[in-house]
Amino acid sequence: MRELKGLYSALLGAFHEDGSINEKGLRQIIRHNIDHNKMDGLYVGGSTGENFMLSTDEKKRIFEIAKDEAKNDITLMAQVGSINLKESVELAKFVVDLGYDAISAVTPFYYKFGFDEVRHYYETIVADVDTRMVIYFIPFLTGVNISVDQFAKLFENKKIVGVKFTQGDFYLLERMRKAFPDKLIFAGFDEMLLPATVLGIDGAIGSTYNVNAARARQIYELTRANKIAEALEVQHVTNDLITDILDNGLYGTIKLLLAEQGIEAGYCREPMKGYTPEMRARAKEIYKKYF
Ligand code: SI3
Repeated sequence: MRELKGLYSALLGAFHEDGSINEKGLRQIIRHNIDHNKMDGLYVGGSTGENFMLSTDEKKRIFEIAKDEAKNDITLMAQVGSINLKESVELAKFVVDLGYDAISAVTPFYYKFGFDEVRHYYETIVADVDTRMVIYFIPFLTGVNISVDQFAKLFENKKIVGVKFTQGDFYLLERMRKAFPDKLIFAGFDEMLLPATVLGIDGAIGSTYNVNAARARQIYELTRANKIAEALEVQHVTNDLITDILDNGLYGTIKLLLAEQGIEAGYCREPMKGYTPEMRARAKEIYKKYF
């Protein structure tokens, strides 16, 4: 079984201006993450992949393209979560058949699901597949909070091996690390990679790693080697970059930065907005400043 620890790019979606999948661009982003960024893994179908705006067939096609392009060059984790539980089950089977190394699922969102419903959701997704599940915990977007005691209940299922922790609450992260030394914890906020690494994460999954992989690797390795002052210098530059990216529009700006490197990362999917001339110009400035 393949090791899941390490640094993952959350794979961007690549779309044509009409919203259809840009397969050529998607393949270029995947190769860039493998050959140039030297990532340990790809997180396919997450927030960064604009997944929640796609049809089931489109999600499947992206899972297929990623596996076909990456082959076994990199660890592949597929985000299959959806508030359509039947779709999640179908996607989980689909990616396991494709040979993905692990699955992940966002907590069910929009309706205020109780913990028993959240638990049922995860139990149902993993029931008929032989794979490892990483819970995608992102309360600032889903509104779903899970306590340490509730995580303990979810982790009773041995197929549930970890959590992608997109949360700025370091007290909770420390409690999780202490309570679950054998579970995998992936940091989800790129701007907090250093402190999360100090607390003993097993890896990280992020959108900005598509363009900022070298600095992320430095932060991760320097912190693990206890060279905190050096790591902090790199985190400072990284956070200046992330602040500029967030100000200009997160996924669109990352795509425009990739375009500066000759990668056809394309457009975002509606209702995300298209590129204005100002946004394009600002992305060029950001590229010159940091790369
Ligand atoms: O699911 C995913 O695509 C992710 O891994 C998301 C990841 O946690 C990112 N979060 C979101 C909402 O995009 C972060 O990488 C985030 O973009 C970054 O830290 C900037 O805030």
